[in-house]
Amino acid sequence: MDRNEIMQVAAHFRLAGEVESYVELTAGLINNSYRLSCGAKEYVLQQINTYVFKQPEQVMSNVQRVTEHLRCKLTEAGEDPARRSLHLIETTDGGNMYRDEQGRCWRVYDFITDALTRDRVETAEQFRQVGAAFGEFQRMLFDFPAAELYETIPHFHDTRKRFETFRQAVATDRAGRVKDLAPEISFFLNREEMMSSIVVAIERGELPLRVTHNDTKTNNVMLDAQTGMALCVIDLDTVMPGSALYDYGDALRFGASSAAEDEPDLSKIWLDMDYFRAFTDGFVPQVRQALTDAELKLLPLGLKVITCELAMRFLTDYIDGDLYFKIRYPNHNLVRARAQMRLLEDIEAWYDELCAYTARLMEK
Ligand code: GN1
Ligand code: MG
Repeated sequence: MDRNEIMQVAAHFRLAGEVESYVELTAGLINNSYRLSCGAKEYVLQQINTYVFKQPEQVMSNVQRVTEHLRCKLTEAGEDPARRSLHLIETTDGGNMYRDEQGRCWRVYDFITDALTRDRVETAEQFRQVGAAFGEFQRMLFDFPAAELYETIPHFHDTRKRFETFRQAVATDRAGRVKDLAPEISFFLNREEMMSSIVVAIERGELPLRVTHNDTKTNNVMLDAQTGMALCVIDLDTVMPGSALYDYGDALRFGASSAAEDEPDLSKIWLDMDYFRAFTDGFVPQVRQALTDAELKLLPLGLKVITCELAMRFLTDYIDGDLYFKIRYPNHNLVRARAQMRLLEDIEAWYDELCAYTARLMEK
């Protein structure tokens, strides 16, 4: 994107003035994001990835509904929603998204000021804040009419279906990479039953569907730059009906790992138990009234399943020739897959302790 294009796109939104400068924000793996400055006012301009989100209008409908609901809840609770929830800026014709001549889809949010996001938290206390933010997010959406949300990526955490996709990718071997991946492939074949256990429990009615975030990475929570307190949950593209277990699990997968999601040195990767406890202590009190005992008991299963699911998604994309996730170097998706596989092995080793910890919370 060059400056002219950014200016042209920005002109289609009701901004406070001329765009004076912009910088690209590079943290996400899916959308392209830019921070715009219009005098004292700042915005985030995002190009929605329409390879990933086939129906961007549906994404935007969800985002609009959910942000309005959150803003109402915050206002009712006597809080100023300005820095506590995302806020969409209208297009000049009153819509929530602008589609340009090339079919690219754009939206604008208010930029949340004096806030920061962290790819990695610095302290257990910070991670407790992240846990409280995702727990609060789920609690505020507890009474949202889930049936009114579109499924923006159908079968997003249908791990059984993802397994089929994986099997297909291996059989097709689109990029000719399968021959070197025998250990990785059998790693997943050995875990097929575990991976489908949440889907099965939902089907049997043992776990309820809730409105969930579905991408609970640490960097999707904004923290107040001064106080370090959690402010706002961002990246609402995948808010859909889902299981609470996945939100809890995905947050720990990302934030309680000792290393980055794509750490190439496997000896640096393990599950940090202090971070596990801190996040759980922040998350559970927020949702304690809403969750069933079955959900609470199975929270650690969410961590196991989601880590395995993402490891398999990274490997699938590597096998397919890197069609989905943005990569920064040729075997980036394989490095990511191996890092998540290593993390999963450590989660499996700690599993009984994780379950004992959440079981103790049920007694409180
Ligand atoms: C993607 O765009 P980003 O980085 O927030 C992905 C998540 C993965 C994550 C792994 C829509 O999220 O499911 O967990 O990468 N989002 C989508 O970093 O596929
Ligand atoms: Mg995301």
